[in-house]
Amino acid sequence: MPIEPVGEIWMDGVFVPWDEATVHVLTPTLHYGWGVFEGIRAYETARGPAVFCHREHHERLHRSARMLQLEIPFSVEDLMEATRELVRRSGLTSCYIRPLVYLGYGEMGLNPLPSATRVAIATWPWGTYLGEEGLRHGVQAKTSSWVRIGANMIPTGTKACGVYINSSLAKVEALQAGYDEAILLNEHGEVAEGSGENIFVVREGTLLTPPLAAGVLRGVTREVIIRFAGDLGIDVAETRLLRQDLYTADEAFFTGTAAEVVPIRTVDGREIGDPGPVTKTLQERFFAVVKGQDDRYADLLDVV
Ligand code: PPE
Repeated sequence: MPIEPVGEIWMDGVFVPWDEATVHVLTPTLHYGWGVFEGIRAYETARGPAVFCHREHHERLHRSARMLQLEIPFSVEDLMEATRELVRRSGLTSCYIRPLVYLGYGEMGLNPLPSATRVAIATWPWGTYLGEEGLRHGVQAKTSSWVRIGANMIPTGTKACGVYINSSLAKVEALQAGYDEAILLNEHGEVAEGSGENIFVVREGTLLTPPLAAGVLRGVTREVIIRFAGDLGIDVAETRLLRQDLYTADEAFFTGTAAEVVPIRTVDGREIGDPGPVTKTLQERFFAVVKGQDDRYADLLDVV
């Protein structure tokens, strides 16, 4: 998905013109992947652009940074205000927002601790992640031959840059085999998540999703969907899922900031089918909420 350039990028407290937002090729994060990032979306609402689950994303960024001993010299509030200002200055009504915390140029080697911590926040328009067709009718997923990294390999609850080699290997494998998205199993053969999404399954009316201990990212969208399900009176359980649970699911879907809520139509060529009632209900609620059309969830939106 090519990026469309937008006016400015926030870097360490200042707004820099898009084309000048560069780093030195010897920036250690480029070499070793020691950095953390976030993915956030702002949506068009009647009250103007609003950032969805704004605080939660910046809090997770801070938690990820803490895990890697990266000291962000900006508070959650500072980064939220920078993000609001960035979106305002972009003139975009809806956009994707990418905060990145990385090691500054100067030091080299496997010890990241002497390096300075740098922070950037960029925004650009990012359309439907898994396609309009996928959003409406469901995507074709493939269980990956790549195993989701374990929590004692790289902390799985951390949105660390280097983790995404694991995700990209799975994504590329799925695309090259003609599928839309990958589902990674963990070291124990349990279902973990998509390459950039959490996964849910519906079985006999109950919504099931792997627990965090399965090695999944604590997705912000995942938590919101669990809240919606509770409010809708749908039973939810965090439970270990096996590959066979995917093949025999009544419904299945992915959730993520970029992906939003996307039905899964097939897994490894096995039919789950058209998006079912639970998936559709949760997807409808999600889009109503992000667009500010449901006052009960106004707390989830931060109007810029
Ligand atoms: N698991 C992974 C591995 C993941 O990367 C994401 C987000 C999620 C689950 C869902 O988390 P949340 O966005 O908080 O609901 N993936 C981000 C990066 C996607 C990309 O292509 O880059 C995102 O959706 O922004």
